[in-house]
Amino acid sequence: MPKSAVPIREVRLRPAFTGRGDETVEAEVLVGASGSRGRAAAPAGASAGKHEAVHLPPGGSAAAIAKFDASRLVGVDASDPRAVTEALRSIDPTPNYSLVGGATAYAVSVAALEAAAAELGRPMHELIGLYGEGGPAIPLPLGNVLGGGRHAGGGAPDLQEFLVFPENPRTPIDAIRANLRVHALVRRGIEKRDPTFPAGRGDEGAWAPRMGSLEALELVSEAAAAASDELGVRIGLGIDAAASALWSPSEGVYVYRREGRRLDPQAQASFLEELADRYGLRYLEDPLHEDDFDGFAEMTRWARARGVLLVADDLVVTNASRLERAAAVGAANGAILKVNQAGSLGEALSFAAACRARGYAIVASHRSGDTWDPHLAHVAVGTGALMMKSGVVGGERIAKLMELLRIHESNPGIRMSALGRRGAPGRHALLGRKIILEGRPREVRRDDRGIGGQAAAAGGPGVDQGAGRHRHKDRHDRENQVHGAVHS
Ligand code: 2PG
Ligand code: MG
Repeated sequence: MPKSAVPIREVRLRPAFTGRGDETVEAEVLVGASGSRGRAAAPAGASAGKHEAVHLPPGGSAAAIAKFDASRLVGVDASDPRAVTEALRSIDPTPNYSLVGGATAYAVSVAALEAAAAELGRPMHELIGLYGEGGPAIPLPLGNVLGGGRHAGGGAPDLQEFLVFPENPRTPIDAIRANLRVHALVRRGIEKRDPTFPAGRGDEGAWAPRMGSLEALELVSEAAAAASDELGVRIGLGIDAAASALWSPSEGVYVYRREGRRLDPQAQASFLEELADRYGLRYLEDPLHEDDFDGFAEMTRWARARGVLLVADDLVVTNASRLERAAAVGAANGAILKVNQAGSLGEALSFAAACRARGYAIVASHRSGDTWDPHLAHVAVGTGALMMKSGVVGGERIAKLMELLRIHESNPGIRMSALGRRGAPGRHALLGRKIILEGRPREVRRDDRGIGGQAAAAGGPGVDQGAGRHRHKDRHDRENQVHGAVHS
């Protein structure tokens, strides 16, 4: 179908706030003869990558709005995100939107496409599809049920997000119910261990209990297994380590302050790989810091052999050139797409195109400080994302999930994304291996269960290098074991 131009008539900006209370910008864009309207407010990150667009300039939303020359947008085709990006770039040519803020670029570009969709009487995801970024698909909802790091207070785990997603849901509503069920069961599991748990939650609605990462993972894995049996849906587990927040560049180690673990880069990779093997994780995001392309590449070889999605967030920051750099060394096989990391929707869609061309699975994602806007669902469907990472509970999160249901309701023919079965073993692959799950190498025993809660006690202040030294040999051995396990 040929694309019709929808000229922008007017752009209005106002200060706004995310659900967490971060200051941001909201835009209203009026288009066409009838004055159809689009409106969008930008989200904000807490574990923001250093290579992403600046959220707001010094002086906040007032300064951003004062510097924005809205007249440059008048007459621009709102249905063409590339044209809108060009106009935004003529107002702010800095590489990271340091003049007007990525929040402003986000709000204007998303509101423009929403206005164009209203004018043309078509859903936004279809216009994104028209833009040529691959066929539509209903993504698997991915959400954190327990969390820590920068999204929760001290005492919660050092790892930022413990995530779940249904691997093969029949419908989007089954998928949403599955994640909600795990979230509810995780609370019960925490209360069993700590009857005084005051039901605290972090920024994205995930439970924030006082426990270490290992106990947290054990608990989430139990809850997911129970929900899986109850609902008959396979539920995958994942972690977003948000490792840049743990990384100490001056010391060259990952510091788990709350759990007393200090790991050099090799030990950090081994630690997470071992967790993944032990708990059968299918999804691992930002296991290493935002500049470690080579470390990511090495872990990606491990991930591919196990059917694990190794996802780059702060490493590529929704930036097509950083994705090319990752692709050149084989770093990651999945990529987070956060429109506000890029700034404008047009730049984020170029990133999606690069992901497709290089064979990266797209995970369209919310931010920890998000707004009530539903647009993420359209971005996910329109770019054919494998997953939509949008949390499980809370108004800002449910707004996106509800939009997914609405999109599905009006287009029941759109396929649902699915994740194939993994070809790798779980805990048994580790039997007899030296592992460092408690922060120092130890042997895995056949009766090895319930390791949670030992992390802080066993971690110690020393930097763990033991596993790193043998990493390549261990990896080779493990690869052989995997091979044996799959074919036996
Ligand atoms: C992440 C995000 C969203 P933030 O790290 O993936 O969960 O967090 O928005 O704080 O960067
Ligand atoms: Mg992340």
